[in-house]
Amino acid sequence: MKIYEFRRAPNPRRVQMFLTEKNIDVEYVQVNVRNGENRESDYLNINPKSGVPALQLDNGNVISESMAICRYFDAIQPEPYLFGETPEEKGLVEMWNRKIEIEGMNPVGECLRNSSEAFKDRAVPDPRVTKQIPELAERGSMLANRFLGDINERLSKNKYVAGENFSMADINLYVFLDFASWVKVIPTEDHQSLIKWKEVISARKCAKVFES
Ligand SMILES: N[C@@H](CCC(=O)N[C@@H](CS)C(=O)NCC(=O)O)C(=O)O
Repeated sequence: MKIYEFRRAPNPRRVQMFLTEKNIDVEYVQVNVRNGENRESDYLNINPKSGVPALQLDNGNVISESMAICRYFDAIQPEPYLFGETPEEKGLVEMWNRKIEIEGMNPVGECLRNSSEAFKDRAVPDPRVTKQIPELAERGSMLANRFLGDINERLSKNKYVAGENFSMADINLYVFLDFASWVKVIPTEDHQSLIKWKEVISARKCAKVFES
């Protein structure tokens, strides 16, 4: 099996960090998103929506969507538990994964994709033309900044995003923070809990994927 990805893109990073924490080795194949390789027919035959990452199994079947790829490996090797161990933990990790994606990652994506010249006519990750709407960039930035405050509040009362244990939600938040910095959404002195949490996560081995 192999994972098609683009090393420094946020969604592939989520999978890289997850697999690092799980100590799972998979072959990676690079698809250059910057020069549009992901929108050429070879890759569209693997993932018609053009996004990375995509996991191709040995039988040829393809699983796209970062969280679905992580879930596949989690089902094969549940430990360490990154999607929660108890029913309560599982619910909380799922809740925070969705909140980080919907309230954090998506607004940053909207901001970047509706403002950057590099994404002209590609305002959503899809090979078909999608025009930019500048107002969405503005709103995305506002929502992402709002989320910094919300997640700081959560971390002021919890060691990790979902509670007492490190989980996929921490990986998602860590990737969100890096992605958000691309559009200049950055924690300020008002986000001390978030800044301290980031220092803790930076020391973990999964954070080393940001060095590659
Ligand atoms: N929801 C998908 C999003 C995949 C996605 O948008 N990936 C970005 C890289 S972070 C991409 O492939 N962009 C290529 C493009 O926009 O052309 C996931 O979770 O994997």
